[in-house]
Amino acid sequence: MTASRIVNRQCQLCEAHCGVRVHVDGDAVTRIEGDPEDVMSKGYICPKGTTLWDLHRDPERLRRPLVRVGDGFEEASWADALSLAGERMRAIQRDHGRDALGLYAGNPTAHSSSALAVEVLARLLRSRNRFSAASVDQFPQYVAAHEMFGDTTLMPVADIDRTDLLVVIGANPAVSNGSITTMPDARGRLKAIRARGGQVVVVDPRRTETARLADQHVAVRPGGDPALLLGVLHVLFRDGAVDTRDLPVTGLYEVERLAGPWTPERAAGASGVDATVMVELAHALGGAERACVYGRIGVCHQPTGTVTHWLINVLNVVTGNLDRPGGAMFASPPVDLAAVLRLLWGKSSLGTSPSRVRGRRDVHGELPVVAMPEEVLTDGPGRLRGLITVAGNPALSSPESSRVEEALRHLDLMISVDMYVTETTRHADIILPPVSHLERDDLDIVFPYFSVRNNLRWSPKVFEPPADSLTDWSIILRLAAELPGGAVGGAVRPALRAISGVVPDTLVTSALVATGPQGPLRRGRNGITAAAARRARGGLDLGALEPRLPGILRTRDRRVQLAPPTLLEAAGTLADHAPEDTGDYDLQLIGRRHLRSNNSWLHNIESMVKGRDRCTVMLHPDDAAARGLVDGDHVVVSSRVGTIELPLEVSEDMRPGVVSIPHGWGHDVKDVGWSTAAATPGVNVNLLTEAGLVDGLSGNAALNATWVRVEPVRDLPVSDGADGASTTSGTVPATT
Ligand SMILES: Nc1nc2c(c(=O)[nH]1)N[C@H]1C(S)=C(S)[C@@H](COP(=O)(O)OP(=O)(O)OC[C@H]3O[C@@H](n4cnc5c(=O)[nH]c(N)nc54)[C@H](O)[C@@H]3O)O[C@H]1N2
Ligand SMILES: Nc1nc2c(c(=O)[nH]1)N[C@H]1C(S)=C(S)[C@@H](COP(=O)(O)OP(=O)(O)OC[C@H]3O[C@@H](n4cnc5c(=O)[nH]c(N)nc54)[C@H](O)[C@@H]3O)O[C@H]1N2
Ligand code: SF4
Ligand SMILES: [Mo]
Repeated sequence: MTASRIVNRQCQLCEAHCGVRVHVDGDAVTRIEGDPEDVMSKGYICPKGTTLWDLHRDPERLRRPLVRVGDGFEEASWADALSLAGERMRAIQRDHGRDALGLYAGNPTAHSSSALAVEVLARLLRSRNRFSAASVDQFPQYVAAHEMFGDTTLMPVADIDRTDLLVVIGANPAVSNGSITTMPDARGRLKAIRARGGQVVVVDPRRTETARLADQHVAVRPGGDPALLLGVLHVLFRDGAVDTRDLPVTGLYEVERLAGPWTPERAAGASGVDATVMVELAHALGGAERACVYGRIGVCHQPTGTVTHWLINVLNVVTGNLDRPGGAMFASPPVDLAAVLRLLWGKSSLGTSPSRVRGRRDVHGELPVVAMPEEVLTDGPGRLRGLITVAGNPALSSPESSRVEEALRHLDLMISVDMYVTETTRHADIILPPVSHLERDDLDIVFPYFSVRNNLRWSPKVFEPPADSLTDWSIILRLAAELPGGAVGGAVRPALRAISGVVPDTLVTSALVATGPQGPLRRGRNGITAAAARRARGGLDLGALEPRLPGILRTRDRRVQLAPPTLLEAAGTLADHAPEDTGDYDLQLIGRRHLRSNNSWLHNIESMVKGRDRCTVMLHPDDAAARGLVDGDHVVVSSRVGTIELPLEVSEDMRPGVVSIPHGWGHDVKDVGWSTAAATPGVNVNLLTEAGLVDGLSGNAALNATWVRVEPVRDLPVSDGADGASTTSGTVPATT
């Protein structure tokens, strides 16, 4: 008879990190449910949480290293795969210099201690070609934080549980469950605002799932947010409603001057929002006891991403809502990530190591991923020839996928740390798969930095990992130990080899907690320890967020910089009218997320993809009618750089002139190793987005700034794109 047991841990598929109870019978999971005792999620989970067992037992999840042999892969031992990786990495750096070998870290690296290991790997790689998913994500928030608070990591979070007015700009937490604000059960938390008499306003070109829960939906024009925010600021200054309380700030006068000409009437043109809406929003923000403006990915993916996030922070400051309960706050995490990063990287910086080909600016040593293809495809000394990818799928997640594919094909060496043969890793020479989520112990030290309550949670493994397996932590440190790494490398290589073999990541993260701001080293017997988090059912609740200013500021004068010159200058060039369409391309493309999908990588799980096709293009009824299209039609969507074909979903939720397509789809390409995903309909929207469109100040991809056209299809066969990368399914536009 086999014993049944329940293991409480976190789901780490998205930033919410919900607590789950995993029911186990022998070596099988019989059920996964929300953990009511979890201090953050209190029993909530979304449908994705139940896939942890499906991922674990997916026969297509890799268990052994793969090494390329001819056109295919063969299994290899860890010793052979790692020593081959070492040999080839060293050869590239020896023959072509350090920058010839690069690194791309994907989104899931933030969800385990691989985040720390990746920092070590990058340090020993010593290459300026360091990329990650952050530059198709939060680079604008990094830059705004650096300019205003003195450190890229100082991104405020929304104190959603105590606010009276939440203004959500370019985020859909009812689906995403929050990001750079860890808020499991965002839907419940949003409802609670209204239940306690508060108000929720959503600014989004689509009436989203979040907008449906709100008191008011403001259907802004894509990219119209800075004008809208300036219009609101104008009213606050005009009405004398600005009150920064006792916050240490500089630059208030410059902000007032900037907002001066932006009357709501003028801002209406560029934002596509009525002047009265801006006036009302200003009155609501000025009048609320506790209010918070929260912006996220929708505005990061615009050429004005950094300007918008700066103006969001400014609005929180001038309404007295920065660093106060119910406003935009900074957590008090058990591990000060910023301090750890400063130890590894030195102080927060911008533009210290620009890119070779186009001189693109780095953000704390990391280049925007839009630079990756051009660094591979442009000849010259220092050309990028080898790439290590860790937990990333840039072939689907980066803009202008055809160029990304071309670059990946062009590499002399590619090493991927991933558990699937994906659209990206199919190009690798060596694939190194980590254990499954259920086979690892975790102590989350990243998301407490961005959580709506201070907390520390431990996740025990559910199953013993197989004897011949490695965690991400060990794999990445072993790769690092293979690098020459200069003088530093010489000194730390033996230690790294030892650590990666015998010291689990949780020992290191526990030590960081012990030596952290609330650990026993500083707080004595009352100090917080990993062991206490491990013992506590549901983890440690360390209380509501508390004011942190000015102590945590890293600006030179220890004040919040409201008017950094580069931002003022960029804001000075904002257009005061709506962008013109280009004739050929007359619709603006924006993104969309779904509760059952997580970026590109849960589509091999049957329960996540069954049912109706979710990779559709949404269009307003008037726009559909103008093109003679009806719901369910197959249509061709084209941009300046690509064409895809997919079903049309006619929806009143869309702002006219705007279309929405989700990302992370399009698995039907040659040689991928996830057959359920490959058999699921869906196309890659990033075949349409352009690498040339970026947020000027951060280099983040401006994925939502793409203009497209939507047409009916006529049935004519077309050839597949090179390498099967094209995701059109055999038809071409009716009109050309
Ligand atoms: N279910 C699910 N959850 C996820 C993920 C997932 O793929 N699926 N991904 C995770 C990741 S990596 C992240 S970063 C987070 C992201 O979390 P969110 O930031 O909440 O992301 P989205 O749901 O994409 O919401 C962005 C919103 O911006 C809107 N938008 C587009 N352009 C504009 C614009 O110009 N102005 C304004 N005001 N709005 C605009 C879009 O219509 C969309 O509703 O979600 C995380 N959680
Ligand atoms: N058009 C458009 N494009 C977008 C976005 C958008 O809104 N619109 N959103 C962007 C955003 S916010 C993000 S964050 C990026 C995401 O971009 P990426 O991080 O590049 O891609 P993911 O789809 O998250 O792929 C994650 C990969 O990691 C692997 N993986 C999962 N867990 C683990 C693990 O624990 N260890 C290891 N070693 N591997 C693991 C999976 O198999 C998968 O291959 O996409 C971006 N791209
Ligand atoms: S919201 Fe869903 S995917 Fe995200 S952590 Fe919670 S259960 Fe997992
Ligand atoms: Mo993301």
